[in-house]
Amino acid sequence: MSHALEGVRILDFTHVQSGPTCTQLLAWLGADVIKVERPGEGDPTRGQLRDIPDVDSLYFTMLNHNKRSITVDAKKPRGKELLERLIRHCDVLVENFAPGALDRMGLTWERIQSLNPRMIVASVKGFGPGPYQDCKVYENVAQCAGGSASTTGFDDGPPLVTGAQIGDSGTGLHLALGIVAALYQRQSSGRGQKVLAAMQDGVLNLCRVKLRDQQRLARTGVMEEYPQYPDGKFGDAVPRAGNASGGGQPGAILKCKGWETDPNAYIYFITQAAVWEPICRIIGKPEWIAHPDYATLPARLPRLKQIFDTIEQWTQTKTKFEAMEILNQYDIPCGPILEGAGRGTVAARHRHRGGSRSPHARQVPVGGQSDQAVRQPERSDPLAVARRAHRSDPGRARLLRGSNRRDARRSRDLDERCPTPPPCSMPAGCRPALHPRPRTVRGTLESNRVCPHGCFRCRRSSAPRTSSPASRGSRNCTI
Ligand code: CAO
Repeated sequence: MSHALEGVRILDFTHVQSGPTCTQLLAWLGADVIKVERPGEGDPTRGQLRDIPDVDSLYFTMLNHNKRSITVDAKKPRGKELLERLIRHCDVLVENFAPGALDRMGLTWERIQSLNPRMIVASVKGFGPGPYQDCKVYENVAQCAGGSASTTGFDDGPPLVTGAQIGDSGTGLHLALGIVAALYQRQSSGRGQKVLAAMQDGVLNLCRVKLRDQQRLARTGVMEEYPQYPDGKFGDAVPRAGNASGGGQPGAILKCKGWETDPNAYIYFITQAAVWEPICRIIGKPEWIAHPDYATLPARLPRLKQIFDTIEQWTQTKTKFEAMEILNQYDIPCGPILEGAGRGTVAARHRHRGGSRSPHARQVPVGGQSDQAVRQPERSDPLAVARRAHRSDPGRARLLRGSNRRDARRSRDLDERCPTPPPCSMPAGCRPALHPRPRTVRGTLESNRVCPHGCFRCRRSSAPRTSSPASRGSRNCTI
């Protein structure tokens, strides 16, 4: 099956994380991404935080695989000429320079439109129009300015930033969606357009439940599911709610067996109203099922601390996985605290090489493959055109095809290879179409993972199987 964005050409002027995330997503969807880097320096992340000497950092390769690279000095006449040639041939220009940098290169919206009226010009900036529009921004600045830090952490501590890259990668996701919409609209309008994703706005959008709470607070002066209720005080702004659930179903992070020595021996436990009865039975409080102080959600809200303390006495007698196993039997929503590195969500993939299994988070499959890093340019390929134009002057436009091959090699080393025999001969993975879609088997701790290149790593699962028509006659691929 062809890729959704096959035939779309992206001129990728991005660096660091926010913009590269966007163009990486487009590449996964099949777009041809040509990354333009500054001669002699390249994307700063190539050299940052390296773990292998003289090899592009993982930070760079994890955000830029599946792209092609070229170095061009955009401020020299020959470089400008080359870029204008690429602009004529491409569909989308994506950039995340500091405000004004693209204009200073001479690539104003007007100039780009005169070269290619169908060109979509997509930008990440720190702030949208307003007093801060000229400011440079990195991840944590966006988290602070976007309302995340003020609502993260505990009431008696300072604002906190989260480990999730909601400012960078979150904004890249927003921009990618804007680009896809602009490409769709271009089919009827025949024209390109500007697309802007501001990091502050992206974070704000991801903090939408806190915006909801701000309005509720302004109207009612109190939020009963927050830990400040009923004994603490509410001010004008949404307070930091620790690990409270943030939704209509109260939740908390509770200690499990081993918490004294294992910093992640915890479980997230949600006291969903629909399963209140089994919760009471499991924790040894059957009398709470019908007791007027506990039987309904409104009655429980002023007693949440006492309720979660009691549940925690039970969770401390179980490991987080034992607790999961028991709670899942009764459809009680819960989740173990898994490390992003080490034994958790990311490294579990590497451990699976050895065949051991542990619970880990599900990933959303992305329908693209990483064949582009090894694809040979065609005659009409803009990069090939540019290369031909510069054959007489190789010093000015050094193509980094070699470095992309290194990236591809490195990516292959870092991802498990699909063990399926040919025709699965793709260097970075197999064709997902050859394998059934990953499924989570309800009631077990099994989940499924997909490699970030779109390659399914398949292992036969010992978990119970369903016999849905979709799964019959095919291997149960669980990784
Ligand atoms: N040829 C010639 N010049 C080039 C070039 C090329 N191929 N690529 C970059 N440059 C130049 C730019 O034109 C700019 O020069 P001037 O300022 O003199 O016009 C210069 O390199 C630096 O670019 P920059 O200002 O974008 O980079 P920086 O390191 O100073 O700032 C960042 C980095 C991320 C703070 C800034 O780009 C920014 O705020 N971007 C928007 C928000 C964003 O995406 N932030 C997320 C980053 S990930 O955490």
